[in-house]
Amino acid sequence: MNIHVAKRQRNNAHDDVRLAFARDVVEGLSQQPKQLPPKYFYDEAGSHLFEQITLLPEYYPTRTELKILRDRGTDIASIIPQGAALVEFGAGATTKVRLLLQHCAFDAYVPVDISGAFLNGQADALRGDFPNLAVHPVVADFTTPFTLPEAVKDMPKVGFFPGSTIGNFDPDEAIAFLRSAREILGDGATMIVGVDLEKDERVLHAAYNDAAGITAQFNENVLQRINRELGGDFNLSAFTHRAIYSDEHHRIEMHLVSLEAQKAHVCGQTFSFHSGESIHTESSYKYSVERLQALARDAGWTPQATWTDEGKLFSVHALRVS
Ligand code: AVJ
Repeated sequence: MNIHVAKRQRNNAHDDVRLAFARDVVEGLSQQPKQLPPKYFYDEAGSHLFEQITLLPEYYPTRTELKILRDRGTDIASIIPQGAALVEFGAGATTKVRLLLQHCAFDAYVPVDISGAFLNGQADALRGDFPNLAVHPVVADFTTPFTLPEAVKDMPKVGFFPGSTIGNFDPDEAIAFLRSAREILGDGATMIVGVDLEKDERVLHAAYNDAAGITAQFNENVLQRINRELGGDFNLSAFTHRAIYSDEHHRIEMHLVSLEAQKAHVCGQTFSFHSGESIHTESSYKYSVERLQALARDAGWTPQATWTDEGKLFSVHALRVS
């Protein structure tokens, strides 16, 4: 393919993403209460802020999950078939998957992510470090059905969905995702899922209201992104970050709260805010081990093993197709 065709295809892909962003922003801000999908946090600035969040003293999930994967690597390996293909849904940093690859005898690794450039960089690094591993990246939105590469068709499949990303879904969406993963991975599959646990509200509150204000910046970045990419005119200093725990829904909710009556414009539309009105930007559901297992059963999986840290902050679940 010549350079012009490559460039045109890249621009088209870029335009598609921008169009979907514009549509989701207008749709979300037209609702009552106003909302925005959390997936738009992760542009370059947002991904960098999230990396910083994972290092905060108050933000326990990432380091706790890594500790569980490290400490329980042998246990996890013992329930995984030889020569399997590891399919990661939404492949970000490779830190977690490396822990699995070190402990378990996988023949292939299939990272699935919407960002192709990022995927290929990570894939090359892994090929260098695990020369016997066949790496087959798939560029796809992992929340919609996709086809696995031909090369892994006959291998046993192990799905991997770490980071409590499942917590961003409402429970019915989480069931739909697990059902779809079951369809994609097929009969006999195993699934390893990282899930944040319910705990003392004060611990949750601190994790999403860090003293350094990084989570606030992460939240506000979505408005900056609307201004940058869609030509919006949101006044950043007139919105404030709020994260609250809802006992009723077992979830942390992140909001951007308008500090005054104001209007913002984006994509030719005007959105009015009254003072104190919020945009719901993220839900981060917390599960008990039992509620997560019940949800997995509803989606056609049988809970096989669950590992937690000593402080019962985070859980890693092995599920098997029932
Ligand atoms: C990546 C969705 C698991 O919910 O804890 C971190 C995102 N939001 N701080 C989470 C997030 C605010 C994170 N997940």
